[in-house]
Amino acid sequence: MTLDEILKEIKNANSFMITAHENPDGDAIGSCLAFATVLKEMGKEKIDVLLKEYPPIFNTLPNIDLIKSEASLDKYDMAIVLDCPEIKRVSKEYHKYFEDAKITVEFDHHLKNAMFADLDVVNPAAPACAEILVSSFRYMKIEISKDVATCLMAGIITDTGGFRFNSTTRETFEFAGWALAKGVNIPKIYKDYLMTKSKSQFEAEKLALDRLEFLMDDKIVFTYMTKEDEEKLNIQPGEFDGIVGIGITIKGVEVSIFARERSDGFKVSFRSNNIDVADICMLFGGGGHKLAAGCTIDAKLEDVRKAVIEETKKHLK
Ligand SMILES: [Mn+2]
Repeated sequence: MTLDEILKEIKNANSFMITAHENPDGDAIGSCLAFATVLKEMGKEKIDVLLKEYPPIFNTLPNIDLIKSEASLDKYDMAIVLDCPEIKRVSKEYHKYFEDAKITVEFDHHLKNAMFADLDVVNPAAPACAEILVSSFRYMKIEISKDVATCLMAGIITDTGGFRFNSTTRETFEFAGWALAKGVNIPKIYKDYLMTKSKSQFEAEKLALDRLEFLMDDKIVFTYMTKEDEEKLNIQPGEFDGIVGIGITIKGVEVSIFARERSDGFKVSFRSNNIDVADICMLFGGGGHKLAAGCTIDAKLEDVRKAVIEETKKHLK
């Protein structure tokens, strides 16, 4: 089985690079740090977690100092990609280390995964990549320490919206119970990584909500943020992540859409209560999960707005 091979390769390898999708969220960062901590506890000396930028609220996670924006080696024995459905979603400057690694491994829970590594562990039914790591570590008989469990819980709590999404499984709660018994401070993880926001994040949400419009008998909500807004409010990486989720909490809303201007166009995020928004995003070259997906469209705001709303209307009919 794949996991037996991965364990064998981990034992043989000395240097590791670990990465995740660009603009990493709690699951991406928590999974990376959980894996890095496991390798550190195994006595591996060279471990680089390569992530360009990440939300500063995660700075209190164990072994956060293993995160580097630049590689410290030319070549790594093993490349591990987490919470990422295809290599193109990893920051471009890290592709070289993936290609040059002796062996590549991925663990992921996205719906349409490209199976891009030598060894792929993919389970779209898992609510978080971190939860796949829980069962994988257990299968490989790798001990889950309190630090590892803390990182994994951070991933699980953020990706399940605090056990709210219906992707949450019995295993999610079982692991939470196990982690609690191990001494992991779950209320603190919940508060620090899910419930706390900076003033600039609050201001960003306020502006986006003020602009939120209701369409198609209030079944669709749309809002946006421009580069100019971002600069004016001094918004930090990750501080937009909660906006799209607010619209979907309104009774009667089926799809919430948030478009955010970046250098390569508008990054459009979708949340749904029922229809498959990954399908919509795939039409625009993106993807994701059935109820949470995204894409990037290089066009003017008004054209982006029109295109995504028209497509969503078609899917809602
Ligand atoms: Mn995830």
